[in-house]
Formats: sequence, structure tokens, C-alpha cells
Amino acid sequence: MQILPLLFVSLISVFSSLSLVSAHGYLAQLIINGKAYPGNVPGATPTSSVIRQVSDISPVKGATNPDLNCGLSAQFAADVADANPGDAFQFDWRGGDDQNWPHNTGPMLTYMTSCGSSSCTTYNSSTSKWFKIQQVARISSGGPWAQEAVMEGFPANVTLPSKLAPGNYLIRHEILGLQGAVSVGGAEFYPACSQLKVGGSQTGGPTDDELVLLPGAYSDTDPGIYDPNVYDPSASYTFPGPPVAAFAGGDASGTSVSGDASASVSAAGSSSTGATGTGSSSSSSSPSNAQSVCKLQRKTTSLTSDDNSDSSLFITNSKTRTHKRRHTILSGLFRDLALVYRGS
Ligand SMILES: [Cu+2]
Repeated sequence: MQILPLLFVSLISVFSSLSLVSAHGYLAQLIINGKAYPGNVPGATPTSSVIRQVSDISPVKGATNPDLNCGLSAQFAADVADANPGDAFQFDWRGGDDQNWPHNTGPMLTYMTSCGSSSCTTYNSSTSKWFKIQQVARISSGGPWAQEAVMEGFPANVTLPSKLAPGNYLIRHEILGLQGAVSVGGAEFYPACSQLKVGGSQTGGPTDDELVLLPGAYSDTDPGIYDPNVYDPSASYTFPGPPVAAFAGGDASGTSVSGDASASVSAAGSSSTGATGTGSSSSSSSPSNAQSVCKLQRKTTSLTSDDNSDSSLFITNSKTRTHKRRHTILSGLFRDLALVYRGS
């Protein structure tokens, strides 16, 4: 008879700590072709990094907020990561206090901008023109958002466009937290900028009409930012901002749940083995787009030694994080709690 109140009390404390500590988050690490570039904890004394440090794990609020550019009070970073066209990028987002990323509702979008002829280490991107190279929403009509995999502890996968011309670039990976998007102004923006030097001898780049300012490309009333149907799994989703640049694979529809990048992901639950669809492109003609998504699958067969055993979603090719699997029973709980707290 004593155990129930105790359990209740501990649940309450889990709830409150979650709402305070890990309701938001930041880009903790960028991994390029398996090589990890750690970021700095928001607000901590910075060490050398390629990721521009932000001041807080809180989201950017408001589509015209200047911090939409690279995150809250983003600072120049000291380092630059070498990369090449076609490289596999993994964006490893975490909640505060090194918890898992707390949200599972809303798209993820990736932009780039040129820093010009000099290194990005001191490049002010506030008036820079950005182009979109990738975006992903729900992994299939009626399926979960790709962001759910990030909540499960996996990085978001993006492929650098295979035709990208060499040069100095910022790459801006953005998670949109739409858990509050049923109200105007409820969207949470989480942009993160990393500094690159891209090699190779390709010649691809955006056209002028594919370039946007950030802020500038979004409005608080855009259908993909203020979205009364965000919790309707069958509702179509309209990505905010420009289409994916044509040289990066383009964006056939730009508005459907399975537009561009997500078209290459197998439908959740469509495979009984969890083994098909990975890395295969069904409807995208672009190699970069074909790989530029979280490769989500719903595992429907029995789980074995993997301690991710309570988790219904996983990514087969992204097991680079060593600490991501310490949540076994907890991840289901976290997911449920985050759903309860999705308004936060
Ligand atoms: Cu949050």
C-alpha cells in the first residue's frame, strides 16, 4: 500500500524534471562520414568547435526573430570541418542535461550559405542568402515524423549534395518543434550552424530564385509553421521556406508529406522484417536526396539483444552514438512524457 504513493511521487518528479530540463535542446555533435565534431553546451565556456555555440537550449520563437539565422545568440566557432560533396552528415541533437531530444512533432530542414572566399570562422550570415538542400516531415502519410527518431536517440541524416561546388559554407540544420503549432506563434525553431570547407571539383549551386534570407523566408502564419492539423497523421504538410534547390535534388511537390527526401523512406510498418528500404531510393532521382533522410523503420518482428527493445523506431545505419542506448525502459516513458508535455 505504500508503494503506490511512492511511485506516484517519483513519477511526479520525473515529470517536473523533464519539463524543466529537457523540454528543449541543442545540436550536441556533428558527424561527417563517421568523424565526430563535438559542439559546446549552450552557455558553457566554449572550446574549439565547428558548431556555432548558442546561448541556451531554448527555442527561437517568432519567424522574424534575428536568432532564426543560426540559433540563440549564436557565436562564431573557431574551427572548420572539411567535407566533400556526397558526404554523410549526422546531426546529433540532445535535450538539456544530455537527455534525449525531447520533441517528436515537426519537420527537419537543412540549408546552406556560402561564406565567400574566406573561412566561415568569422562570417556574419545575418544578411547571407541561403539555399535549402534537404527537408523531411512525416516518414510516410500517417506515419511518425522523422523527428521521432531523434527523440529516440538517433542523429538526423543528411547527405551533402553530390554536385556542390567547392568553397566555404555554413550548413544550417533546423528542427521545427510544432508541438504547439496549433496556435499562431507556437512553433519552436531550433537552427544550428556548422562551419565547413567543401572540397572537390563539382560545379553545382543554387539559382538566384532559390535563395532566401533567414529570417525572411518564414512567416508565423505559414501553413507549415501555424498548423492546426499538425496532430492529424493523415493531413498533408507544407514545408516552410523555399523548395529544395534543384541542383540538390529539387522538390517535386514541396507540399506533400512524402515530398522529396521523405519519398525514399520506406513506410513505417510496411516491412515485416525492418530490413527493406534502407538506403534505397524508390522515387527520388537524386543520390543526395535519396540518402538525405533519417532512415526510419518500424520494427514489427521480435526484438533481440538490442537494448532498444522498447523502441518502435530505429535507424539502421546511424549507430554511431555510444551513449544513446542507455535508455531502455525509460525511452518509452520519455516519449510518453514528452507527448504529455508537448505544449512546453
Ligand atoms: Cu522544447
